[in-house]
Amino acid sequence: MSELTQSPTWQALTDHFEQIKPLHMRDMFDKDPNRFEKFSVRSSGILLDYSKNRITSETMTLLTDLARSCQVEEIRDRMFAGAHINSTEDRAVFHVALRNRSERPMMVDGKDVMPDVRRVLNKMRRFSEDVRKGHWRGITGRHIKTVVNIGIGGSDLGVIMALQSMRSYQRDDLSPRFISNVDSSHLMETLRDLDPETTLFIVASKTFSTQETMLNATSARSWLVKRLGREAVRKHFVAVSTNKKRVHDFGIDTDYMFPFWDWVGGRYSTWSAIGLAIALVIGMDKFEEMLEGGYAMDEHFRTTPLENNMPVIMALLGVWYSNFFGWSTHAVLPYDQYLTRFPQFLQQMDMESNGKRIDLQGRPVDYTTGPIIFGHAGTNAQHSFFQLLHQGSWNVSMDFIGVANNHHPLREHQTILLSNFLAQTKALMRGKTEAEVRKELSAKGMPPAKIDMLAPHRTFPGNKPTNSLVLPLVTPFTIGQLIALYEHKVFVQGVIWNINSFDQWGVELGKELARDLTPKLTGEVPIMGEDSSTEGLLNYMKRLKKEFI
Ligand code: G6Q
Repeated sequence: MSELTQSPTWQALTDHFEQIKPLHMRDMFDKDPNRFEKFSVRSSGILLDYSKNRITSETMTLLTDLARSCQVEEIRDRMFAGAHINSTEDRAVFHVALRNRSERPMMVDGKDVMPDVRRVLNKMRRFSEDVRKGHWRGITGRHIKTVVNIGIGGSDLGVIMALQSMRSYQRDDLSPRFISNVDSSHLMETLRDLDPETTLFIVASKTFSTQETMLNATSARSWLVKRLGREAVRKHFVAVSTNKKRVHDFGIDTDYMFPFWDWVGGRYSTWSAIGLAIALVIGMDKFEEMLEGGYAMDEHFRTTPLENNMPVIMALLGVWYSNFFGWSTHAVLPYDQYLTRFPQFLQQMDMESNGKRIDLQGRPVDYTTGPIIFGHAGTNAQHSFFQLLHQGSWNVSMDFIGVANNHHPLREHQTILLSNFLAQTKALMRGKTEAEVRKELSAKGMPPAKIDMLAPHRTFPGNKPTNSLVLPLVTPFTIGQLIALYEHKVFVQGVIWNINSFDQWGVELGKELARDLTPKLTGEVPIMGEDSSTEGLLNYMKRLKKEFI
């Protein structure tokens, strides 16, 4: 057994779980009218109501003890102090420096990184303002109307999510597009109706060596050169990367390379120059408001006692369901159309960070780690997978994200949206007993035999836990808060599970494997040494490819 599962706090939680297991939240709410007051916290305008969870005050005390015994506070402070907590890559984990809005120095390896951070922010400001004001123009003198971000994974998902969330801040004459998949359909469909004279490409890649991004960038460059000539590249291509040499070799003027640093992990890089598309499309002031939101959450996380610390509470509840109830899945359900991409963004942030089975000492863990994350915007999701959440045989813990106000003045829509949000979390908590179903059906005059037949199907067990996060409005500031909230939640869970949340060897493996198979598919090298399935598939695909080309 590991130190974690043997620890007295873990053992105490295991015992406590037996007491909590039979309790129903419906009864807990009936007995205690102060549950909401007891189990809700606020941070700079965001509310977390976690009262609809299968917890008592004792549960929270024990979970907080667990966090303390796992040194969450100490390791959090080490992250903010620039320590190399990404041990397998021997790097600091310092995305918090990117949104440090104070005068505090942020030290890594004895150097304050803030002057560099501010220099790049100023460069982003100058460039984005030039483009937005029309001082930077395409090679033929026309204004830029479309910004195409070419990147994948951490160099794509956060930027798409943020821009989708902040779409209401977008001007009509400057819009973003994204190319990530190496499938040429993505490139071709994105470029299909674009005018090269008014298009600006951002090649966004930390390493500037990711196969998909480099091929997409090369094909996009050919598309441009074919239409406007080689000279056009310097007016229509900029880069975001940590690798100056590769940017230069690709043919992009390094004066228009926006750098960041190895202490920024890909999935934590939206705050860095990777967010250049955000600055271009909604303006640098709005980008900096997003940084302010991230900073506000950092300060909350850094300074609030664990008992009232929003990311810590969310992390501990996740541990409670994953490790003690044994549930493997967590759903994130935003009730705001602008946040539709948020669950997908979180999938990477959480599953790539905590999808690990080896602890920091190199041993396999004997407990479950990061859950499977999925989700979609309500109310649409209510008409698809919510059935399983209410009545399925799997249990899923859930975050509902509600937004009090809307950018659009159709109040009736907002009222119905919020009613659905409230109704779902209430129904998931309370359920509907068989007695209630019978009473309801007989009040409608249904014959007893039919009631007998229908009652079990129309009964809802309830006791399904939900967190309710409530934002005042989707703004750059609240988006910043929300992203940082989940980043810190994932961090705290990684600390408790004693894993490295900041490497991604599984992703690296994918990058290597495809490289080896490419020449076998093109026929440059013979198909040898593969297992029979891979060999069979290779041969079959090669045959089909020939037939269809
Ligand atoms: C993120 C991952 C991964 C990465 C992409 C793109 O944390 O490491 O999703 O962001 O593989 O990498 P580049 O930015 O180097 O192209």
